[in-house]
Amino acid sequence: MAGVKVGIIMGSQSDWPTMKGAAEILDELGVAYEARIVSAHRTPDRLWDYGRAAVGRGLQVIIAGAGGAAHLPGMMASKTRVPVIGVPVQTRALSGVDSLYSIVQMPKGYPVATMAIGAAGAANAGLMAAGILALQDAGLAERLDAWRAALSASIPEEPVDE
Ligand code: RP5
Repeated sequence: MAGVKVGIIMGSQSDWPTMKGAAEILDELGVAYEARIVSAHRTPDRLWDYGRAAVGRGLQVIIAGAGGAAHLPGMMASKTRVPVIGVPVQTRALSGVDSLYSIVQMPKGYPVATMAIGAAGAANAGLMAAGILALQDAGLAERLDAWRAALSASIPEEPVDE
């Protein structure tokens, strides 16, 4: 996929319902992306190949989501200098706190920009990726500003009984 600047990767098909939230934001903002299953544990060679090729392929941001022993974002950050945004996927056993801790505590030198657990984190990863690309893309900057203004305008000033 020539020209794609955002890679959304995830450890499992089971992560897609969460990670789709990042894809939907990018769709709304008109940002092209690719989505791939790349597991740190089950497909380590795929992880390595993806990371090795990322710069050469023109990727500018990688959004990486994983749950449990969520090593994918950190391992990807160790393999490429393309900025990695990590999304801790919510898990049944430990509610995603396991994923969060696995992603957020990177050693000095290999950062992962870690989002919130679950759906909010995935959506914010899409927005963060768009914000990074918008630094060099005036059209996208305009669309992102409009998106943010629309969200702000949708918030009522007073609560109502539901
Ligand atoms: C992780 O294990 C994946 O990121 C996923 O969140 C979790 C469970 O994977 P499945 O057993 O559902 O494939 O590697």
